[in-house]
Formats: sequence, structure tokens, C-alpha cells
Amino acid sequence: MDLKNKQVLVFGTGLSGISAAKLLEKAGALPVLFDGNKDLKEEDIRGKLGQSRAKIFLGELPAETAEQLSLVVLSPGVPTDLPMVNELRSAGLPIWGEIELAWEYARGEVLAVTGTNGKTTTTSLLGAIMEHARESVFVVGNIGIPYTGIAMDTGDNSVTVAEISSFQLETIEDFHPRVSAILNITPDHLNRHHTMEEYIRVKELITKNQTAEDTCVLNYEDEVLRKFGESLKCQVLFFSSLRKLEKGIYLNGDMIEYRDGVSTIRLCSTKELKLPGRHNHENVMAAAAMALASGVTAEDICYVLRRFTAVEHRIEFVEEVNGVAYYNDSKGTNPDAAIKGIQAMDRPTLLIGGGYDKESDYEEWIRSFDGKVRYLVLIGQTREKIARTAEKCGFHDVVLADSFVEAFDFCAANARKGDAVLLSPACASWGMFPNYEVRGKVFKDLVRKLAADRE
Ligand code: UMA
Repeated sequence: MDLKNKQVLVFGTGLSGISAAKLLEKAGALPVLFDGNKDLKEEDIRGKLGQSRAKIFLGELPAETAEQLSLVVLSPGVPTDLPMVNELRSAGLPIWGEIELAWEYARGEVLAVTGTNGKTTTTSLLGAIMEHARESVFVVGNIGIPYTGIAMDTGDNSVTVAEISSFQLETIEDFHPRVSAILNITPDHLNRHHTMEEYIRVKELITKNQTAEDTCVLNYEDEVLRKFGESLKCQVLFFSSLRKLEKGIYLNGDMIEYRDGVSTIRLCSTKELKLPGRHNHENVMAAAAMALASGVTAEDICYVLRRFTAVEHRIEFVEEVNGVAYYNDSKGTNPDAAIKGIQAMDRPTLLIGGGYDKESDYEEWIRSFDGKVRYLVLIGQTREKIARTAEKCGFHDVVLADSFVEAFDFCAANARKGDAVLLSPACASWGMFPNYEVRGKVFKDLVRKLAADRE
């Protein structure tokens, strides 16, 4: 689409919106930034934009401005069924997201990762493998680096490794990864997608434009994905942590093996990895499968697998203070991710949970405590809902805290030598923090302050 001198609405002025507006300006378009939050300050937004001709509207978009638009670019956090978005769509405007906008200007090969959990670890690991094996590599997307920010810097030899959320997939049109992966699909973001069927449909959109020359990597142990694999036009590479596959990548005891249907290549042992837990072994297999599909040698893949360490905020060991180990799993933003957080603990745990309500069901999470949780300390909008579920499941050691600091202080005061304190909230941070990264950083700062005070 030729956007020269065209007015393009950028909906949302967060990370995504600012980056999209900058790209549009470089492309010669005239961005019109809009944010529903009327309390934002125009000068703050201008400060982030730098030199810019962009118009900015907060709270309301004048009808005469809407009439002059040629395209709408939604930030991922903006629901696609918002009344204002529906009106713009009904007026005949194409509704893109940041991924589609970036794709319009990007070159080279894209390797795209989605799934409910494990996306960030898999994307970072795959990024590290590609950086080891190829010259021009970019790691972008939901990971916190907008794809639009680097799209124009990519060349024909570039590889872009992208973490793509369901929010971002909803608005793709022509986005076409050479290799895609869907790691797993468990309930999340149901307040946005409304039904599980719709959430699955959106996740599967990652393969929408893939052809027989492309590859999709899928988790064989996820029934929905196993079935989905049968319907795909592109090549499918399965991974499994539970069984040997005739074709695909799997665990044979501790050994990660790849079988192309004829011969078997032994990659490396899980004992050599620095990423703990079965879920991480699945992430490793998915990243290795994607790298193999894009032509990286097994030797190069293994070199990186043996050296790669955990991603920040994902079951991240912070420090031991007075014999208590503190873990930051702020990225445990849904029950399934938080189950992996508690499963990774090997000692009595004081668990901080709760936050923004995404209409999740917390029963399975509480049932996964397995006698390990000494106290569940709850914060945020969901605290009463989770406390009721805990009660129903027969788990009574629940404490309600009025603030994040209060929750932390309770844990620090009540943890015994040999315990763990784990922040793994099963909820998004919104309402208390701008994002999970800030929540994790606040937690780590509190741990470090505690350590300094005890010295
Ligand atoms: N806004 C409106 N109306 C709305 C909703 C939001 O005007 O109905 C405005 C807000 O007032 C705010 C702006 O939109 O000013 C925020 O936009 P955003 O929520 O899309 O956030 P960004 O800062 O632009 O970050 C987005 C992603 N955020 C979300 O998907 C919620 C980031 O993913 C992503 O890293 C970034 O773009 C770059 O691509 C974060 C995330 O939480 C990590 N993702 C979810 C997750 O991982 O579970 C999907």
C-alpha cells in the first residue's frame, strides 16, 4: 500500500504506537496518533516521537479527522471489537496491527513464535542461535521491541525472529513467516478473545500465509495442535517431550534427538542445558526445530543450547537472603505459566499471586501446589476471586495484602531458612504496574534492599 502523504491513524501511544508512528513518518505518511486515555499529556507523547509532523488526539477523535484517514494501525492492547474500531472498519478503512505495518516495509526471512507460554524464552533462544549462525539478525515483537522499529533496517539477507502474541495476530493480513511455531495453547486472554475457540483461531493465524516451502513447528503433546498439523499446507515439524517421533524433534531419555524420517541426529543432553524444567526443554526443542528448518547446522544449534541462560522475569533466581531463595516469575501472567513456576520449586514456598482479571480460572493452578505452598499471598483485583477458589480447593493458608510491598514484607517476615519466596502471580500486572517487567523489577529491587538491610 502506498502511504505517501496519506493520513494513518495510530491507535494507542504506548511502545507500539510511538514506534508505528515513527515508521509511518519515515515512509512519508502522516501519522495521526490517538489514545483513549485523555489524561495522557501531549508533550510527553511529542517527547517520545522526537521531530514529527504527527497530529495527536487524546480521549476523542474529531469526526472530520476520521473522514480523512486511509488506514488504521492498532496497538496490540486495543481490542479489535471496540465500538470506535468497528466504526472505522465500517467506514471501509483497513485495520492493521503493528506486525502487518512492519511486514509491509521489512525484507528477509521471518521466524515467528507464538503460543500461550514459553514464547519469550523460545524467541530469545532462537534469536541467540540465529545471531551465532547468521550475519544480520533482529529479535523483535511482543518481547518488548516493536517490529516496526527495525523493519526498514532489514535487508534481503536479514533474519527477523519475532515473538507474536494473539493480540498481534488478530490484525495480520499478508504477514508471512518462513518458519512459524505454536508452542502450546491453554486458556489466556479470554476477556479479549471471549471464547477458547476464538483464541485458538487467532493463534493459528500465524500460518495463514505459509505455503509448501514453509515450515510450522508444533507441539505434538497439545491435542489441538496435533490435529491442526494435519490440516496445514506447509510442512509440519512436531516436537515432543513425551515420546519418540518418526519425524520431528523429541526427548529420548535425557537426549534431545532430531529424526528426519530416515536418520537420527543427537543434539545434546538436557543435563547440559542451563534452562530447568520440562516446559523449558519443550522451548529448547521448538527453537532447535525452527533453526533446523531455516537451515542452521546441528553443531551451531548445540553450541548455543549449551550456553543459553534463563530469560529475565521467567523463574529467575534473584538472590538468597538469610537462607531464603527469592525467585522472580513475574512473567507468570496466566495460570498455566504460574503452574510451571510452582512446579519448578523444590522447597516450601511462599507464593505471591493475583493481579489484573483476565477472567481466568485458578483452580488448576491451586491444585498444582502439591503441598509445597506454605502461604499464598494475594494482591490486586483478582485476590478475592483466587481466595474463594483456594477455599473451594481446600487450601486455607491464604493472606490478602493491600499492596505489593505489603505482600513482599509478609513473605520476608514469615519465610524460614530453606524456603523459597516466589512471585508467580498467574495474572497480568495491569492496574498495579504498567507491565510485568516493572512488576518483576520492583520485586527484585525489594529483594536486593532486603539483602542490603540484612548485611
Ligand atoms: N489504549 C487505548 N484504548 C484501549 C486500549 C489501550 O487507547 O482500548 C492505549 C492505552 O491508553 C495506552 C496504549 O494504548 O496508551 C497502550 O498500548 P498497548 O496496550 O498495545 O501497549 P504497548 O506499550 O504499545 O505495548 C504493546 C504490547 N502490549 C500489549 O499487548 C498489551 C507489548 O506486549 C509489546 O511488547 C509492545 O506492544 C511491542 O510490540 C506486552 C504484553 O503485555 C509485553 N503482551 C501481552 C502478553 O504477553 O500477555 C499480549
